[in-house]
Amino acid sequence: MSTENTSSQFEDIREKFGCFRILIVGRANTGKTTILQKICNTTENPEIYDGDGNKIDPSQIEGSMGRGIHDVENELIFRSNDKFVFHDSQGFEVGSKVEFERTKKFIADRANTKHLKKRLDAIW
Ligand SMILES: Nc1nc2c(ncn2[C@@H]2O[C@H](COP(=O)(O)OP(=O)(O)O)[C@@H](O)[C@H]2O)c(=O)[nH]1
Ligand SMILES: [Mg+2]
Repeated sequence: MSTENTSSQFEDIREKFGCFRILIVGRANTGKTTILQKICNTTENPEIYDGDGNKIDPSQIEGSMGRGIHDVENELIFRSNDKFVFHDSQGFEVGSKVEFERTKKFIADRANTKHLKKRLDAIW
């Protein structure tokens, strides 16, 4: 199979699925955001959208007691590369049973959803 073929098939898949959705899981300060920036070849901070697609202002939730930036349902998108949609979870840190359960539920829901655009493609 030629490279040309492969790349056009890749384009077809992107066309059909719209975006590639990735969940990244890990403790705070282990370089998750940095990895996402590298993948997207950017140094910018991602835009954050809630599960309903509403844009979130990080300054409004930083340090708050709410679920905040690391809510697994939130979508992180880098303006420079909007073909990737990321979900960021610290859900397996010690003491965060609720986050862990929420992350498990998220994975179960998004693994099998019939809405292809909502489906999870990879977990890191
Ligand atoms: N030494 C070192 N520092 C890193 C590496 N990746 C990220 N960092 C730094 O670790 C800190 C936390 O990174 P961040 O990506 O914000 O982690 P997150 O909380 O998991 O999203 C930042 O100051 C980064 O610059 C790495 O590979 N090596
Ligand atoms: Mg981060």
